[in-house]
Amino acid sequence: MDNVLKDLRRLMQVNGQAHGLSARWRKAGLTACLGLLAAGTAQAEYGLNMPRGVTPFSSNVYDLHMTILWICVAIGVLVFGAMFYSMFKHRKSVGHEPAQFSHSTKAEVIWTIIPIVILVVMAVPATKVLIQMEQTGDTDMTVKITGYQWKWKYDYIEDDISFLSNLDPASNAARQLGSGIDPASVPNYLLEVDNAVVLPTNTKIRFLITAEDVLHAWWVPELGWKRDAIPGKVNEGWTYIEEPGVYRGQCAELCGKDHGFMPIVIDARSPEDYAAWVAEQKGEQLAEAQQVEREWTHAELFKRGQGVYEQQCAACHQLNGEGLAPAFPALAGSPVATGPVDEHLKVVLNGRPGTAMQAFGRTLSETDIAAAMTYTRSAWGNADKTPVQPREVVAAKRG
Ligand code: HEC
Ligand SMILES: [Cu+2]
Repeated sequence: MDNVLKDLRRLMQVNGQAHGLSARWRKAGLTACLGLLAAGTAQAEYGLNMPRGVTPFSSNVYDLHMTILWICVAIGVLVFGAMFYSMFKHRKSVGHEPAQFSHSTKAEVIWTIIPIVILVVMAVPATKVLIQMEQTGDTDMTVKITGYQWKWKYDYIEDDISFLSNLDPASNAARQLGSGIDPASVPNYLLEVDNAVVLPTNTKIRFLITAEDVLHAWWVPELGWKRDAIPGKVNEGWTYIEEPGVYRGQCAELCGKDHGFMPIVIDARSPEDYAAWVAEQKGEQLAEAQQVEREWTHAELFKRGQGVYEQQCAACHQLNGEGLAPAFPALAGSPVATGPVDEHLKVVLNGRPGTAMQAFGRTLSETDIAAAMTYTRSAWGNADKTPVQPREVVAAKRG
């Protein structure tokens, strides 16, 4: 043992000198190594490992992950241990001669069979978890999730509720270039939304995941899975949340310039609280429906439209209406936004297929569309002060 240590020390010195390292730097290297080791013990605090999550399924995923990790650690220790032991034990300085054989059928059979056995042993629990992941049957409710550049839409199929979920205004303001706002002062910076997905606990929930423009991926680590959101295809997932709480995630597929700004927030509540939330949403829907038919003033629509514009349109057309050349046209002075209402409505309702301009007729309420249009037609020097009434949007939608 003493000999080995002496050799090691000599090796380090030689190495250090060969690379022109001073003793100080060698010491710094050693300190860094020790630091890394210490960090290993503190890994739970830094969240380096995957979370155990809040569903029975995520717990299984976590256990599978740990099992495989420890198998790999054991293999690593055995293989590298044998390697280092052989290298030191049979080193030249103690007079070992290299063996001369070049082929051993016995060794080859052993090192083929053992890994096969290990792989099969690992495949059994992995397959169990994969099968469980696909069991999207006998669920109690379904939520359809649609990815857009750059927000999520949630449709509660049974309860007939639907809404968009955008980056919250505080994060959005802080992230603007030169905003002067310290992101550290914004709670849950870039991980907060305006409308969280409210879900009941102790309920098997099915998700249908898709996208309307480009690839996105819906990912909440605490649920233990992520799913691609693909235009023209519907992927399935399911969950059963046991703990009420707020769980945060992000889009996990590079989807364009604001990919980092479309977080996901789940607000899991007890079934009773969830029912209360559904009733509240229904009440709001009803109030909104009654508002559609009435005559709105320009000031009302302008104010509401500014909010809609900042949340839904400014990512591309910018807060000042100047757009971002060459991809995103200016709305200030745009022939469409200052031209006939019919044409303008068509663009906003149906989008421009094949471009990033979405069909907002499918995601925004009639009142929000009327408000955003009224705002764009009279902001930044655009001069049309005649409000676009929500009922005009209803009529245009009917064709
Ligand atoms: C994801 C990016 C994006 C968002 C968000 C977006 N647009 Fe657009 N918009 C575009 C693009 C790109 C075009 C140009 C399409 C083309 O090339 O024909 C466009 C074109 C337009 C035009 C026609 C402008 C012209 O002069 O041709 C109008 C009007 C418009 N958008 C209104 C809106 C409104 C209102 C909203 C919010 C409710 C909005 N857009 C949100 C990307 C976006
Ligand atoms: Cu995305």
